[in-house]
Amino acid sequence: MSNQPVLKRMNDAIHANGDHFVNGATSDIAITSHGSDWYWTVCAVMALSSIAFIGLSFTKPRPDRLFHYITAAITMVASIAYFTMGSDLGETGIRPEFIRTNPKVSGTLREIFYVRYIDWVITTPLLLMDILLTAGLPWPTILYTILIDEIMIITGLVGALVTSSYKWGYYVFGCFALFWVGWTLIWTGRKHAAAIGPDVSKTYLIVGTWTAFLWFLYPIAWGLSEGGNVISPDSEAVFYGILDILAKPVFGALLIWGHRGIEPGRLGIHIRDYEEGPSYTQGTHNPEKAANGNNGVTDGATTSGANV
Ligand code: RET
Repeated sequence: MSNQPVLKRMNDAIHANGDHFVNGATSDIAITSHGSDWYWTVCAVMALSSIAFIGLSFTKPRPDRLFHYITAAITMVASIAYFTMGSDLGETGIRPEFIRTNPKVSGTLREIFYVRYIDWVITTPLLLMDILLTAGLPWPTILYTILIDEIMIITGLVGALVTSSYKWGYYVFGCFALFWVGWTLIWTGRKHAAAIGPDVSKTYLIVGTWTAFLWFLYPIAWGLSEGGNVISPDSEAVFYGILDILAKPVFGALLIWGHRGIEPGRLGIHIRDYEEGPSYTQGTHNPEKAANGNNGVTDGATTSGANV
């Protein structure tokens, strides 16, 4: 009898792309084949979610598919990022500020996946668009919030690549930015959503609260991984992977479900479909609100019953 395993190991990524630390590094703090397997699993979850979101878009008329497209774009970008991390690519070796004795995190260089930040720099603005468009916020507020969000992600990337204690300076900038974004989500967005109607308000509360809660866990993962070198790259993979599944596919399902009865025109999103004739998005267009010129969204807490 041969000692060959029944199922031959299929994941060859660490062998094909690992062992990449050069310049005399003696030991690496890097993912093992378990970490790689997990990254592949998340890649599959993201790819399947993209197919599901695109599939669901066909159940809506073309002008009403905006939220499906944004959400599918988020999981598509993530699936490519996870393909990269599953392949043990999109990373570089960085000397940790804290040299640890625990064998799981002891070594000369720690593997930092910069591709994670390339993913986030594209997908977090899209997530914010999903949420802040639901609240009917004016576009200057949405753009400004996205700018602050970009500051958060880029300071996180720079901090992860810095070897000295100065990395924590970038971390603090990133945390300030997160508080700013969190405030817009929890306060400004909530007020605007409430002014549109109870169904929009409910959907917003679910996706907004979910997002605000999850986003505050990311700096904890960073502090333990790229920042403090406390947990191994495999554990980092699990921590960020679970957060990303909750923040993207699960978030997307809640959002799409919440939007099932909400006509985009009520959020101030007017899309003409010339194939269908020169009318605004189908559904109930409220002439009274249109005459207001603001679609009924005000800064005050005026809840309009007419649109519900
Ligand atoms: C960093 C480090 C710097 C300080 C802060 C961070 C926050 C990151 C966040 C990332 C969210 C990512 C999402 C990805 C989608 O799947 C960059 C870790 C505050 C909030 C939602």
